[in-house]
Amino acid sequence: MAIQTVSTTPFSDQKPGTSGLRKQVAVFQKANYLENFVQSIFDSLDGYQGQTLVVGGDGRFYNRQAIQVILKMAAASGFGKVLVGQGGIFSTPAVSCIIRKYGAFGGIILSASHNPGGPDGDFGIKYNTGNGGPAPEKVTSAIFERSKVIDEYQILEAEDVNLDRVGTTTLGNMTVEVLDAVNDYAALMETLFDFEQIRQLLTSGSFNMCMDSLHAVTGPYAKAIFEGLLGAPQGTVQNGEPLEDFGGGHPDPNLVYAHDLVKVMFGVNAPSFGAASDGDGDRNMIVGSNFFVTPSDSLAILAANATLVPGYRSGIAGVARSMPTSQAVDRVAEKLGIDCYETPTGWKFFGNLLDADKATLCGEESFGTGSNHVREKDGLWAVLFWLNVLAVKGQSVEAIVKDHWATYGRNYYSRHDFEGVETAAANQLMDGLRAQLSSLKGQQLGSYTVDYADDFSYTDPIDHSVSQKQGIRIGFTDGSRIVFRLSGTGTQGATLRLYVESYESDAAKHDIDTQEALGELIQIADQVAKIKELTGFDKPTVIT
Ligand code: VG1
Ligand code: CO
Repeated sequence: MAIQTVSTTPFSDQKPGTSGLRKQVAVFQKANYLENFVQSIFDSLDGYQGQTLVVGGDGRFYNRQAIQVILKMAAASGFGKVLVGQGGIFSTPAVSCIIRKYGAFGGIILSASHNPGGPDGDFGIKYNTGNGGPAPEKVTSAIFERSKVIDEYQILEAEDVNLDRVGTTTLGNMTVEVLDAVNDYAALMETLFDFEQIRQLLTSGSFNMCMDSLHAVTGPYAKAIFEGLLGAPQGTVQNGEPLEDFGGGHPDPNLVYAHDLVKVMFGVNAPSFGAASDGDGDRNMIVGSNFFVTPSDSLAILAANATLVPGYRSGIAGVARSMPTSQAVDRVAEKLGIDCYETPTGWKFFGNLLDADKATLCGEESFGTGSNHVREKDGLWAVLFWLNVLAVKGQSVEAIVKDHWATYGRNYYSRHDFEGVETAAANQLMDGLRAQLSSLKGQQLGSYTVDYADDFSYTDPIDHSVSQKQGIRIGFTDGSRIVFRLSGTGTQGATLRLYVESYESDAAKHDIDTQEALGELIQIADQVAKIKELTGFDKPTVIT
């Protein structure tokens, strides 16, 4: 088998965003587009000769083709071995688990996560380092710089590898091992949670759950774990067959896109517990009977109850949340006497804190929760954590959340997304906000007084790298906040995200509708940023 060197010309748009490079499928199908990026990854790495690479994806359209290309390029570049998931499938947290378990050099994940899939949908590719986590900015910047000048790539001329049969084959001098996609991940979950106690809950007859995998990657994992290991009835996992186009849906676990689950959980005879996950299995939505748990509250509640769960019995070292995530977890950290870190959006910023054991649990408002068991957020882990807590406490989801609010106060929280805004208008809006920052401090806006206004900048406490312009924050003297940032995962136009939060300590005021409780702040946000005027949108496209 011969190694071919193919000359190529650079693409100027291969800058990784919040989580890897995401583009419409048609862009990835352009000649050499994928190859250029993969070679740029390899060219930015040092010392991988003879080492192991993990490869897998969420099963969306183009997954299999991309994996064949990556295998042949890895063989040509001198990797010793590739571990690939059966059928090309690995959830994002499973890749992280496999990298760590087998001491791999790194991994490549093929996914555009919550973005729709299919020939007209999106595709994505992301590199993870040897700790199992998303490559830090230093690495993604190096990849981007390389992609701007790349002029050739190497690929092995070979037959495609059979991805459907578990076992080992060779590709040139490289070994390819096809692994069962679920086993290693499920085994890790068994070390963290009390499966026996959860099994009792799920088979007690007085508790029932509904897991919606949205036709995305968690289907096989959820079936094996909930219906298999934990004995939940067949049918507990809905939409459990991964499809290349996710059945035409939007694999995003929120109240808008997980509509089937929402209908069940807010209907008559709603199950006790509902959950959904996204395209690549790293997000989770938690719902009780007629009761939605915000991801920010979920993080706080898991932190407060961590010692009820075997994997965290001895306590947590610290917590971390992304800047726009509500400050609910900060209050838990304060009470526990542990540190709480505030990072920019994107899981890559948690890696150093987890590696240094400064944070044990991490979370983002965007339905992402995780811990130091891997270096990615982990959807099914969060579901199992909730089940374990529910099994120990014997209360309903709603009762657990309301008790939490009664103890810590409630952080009312909502995110408003304006999707498909014209890029120029979105930039103008952000520039307009930046121009006001210095004059906002001390201003009275409605019944709120501005305490601070800035463009969030983060200095990593471990490697001291600085990340600037991570979102505009306007904080008020009573602890309320409004935050604005532009999405770094979209593929068309711009998406403006507005995050709004206020704090209420009085338990008598914990049952107000969220949009109502945040009404004045939402209005202030529109006035300050001129959202309606500049975007032309009179309301958000998605509210979570
Ligand atoms: C979004 C979320 C962010 C998350 C990222 C990747 O990014 O806001 O919290 O880490 O998606 O999640 P952005 O830049 O669009 O706001 V996933 O599940 O898409 O890998
Ligand atoms: Co995801």
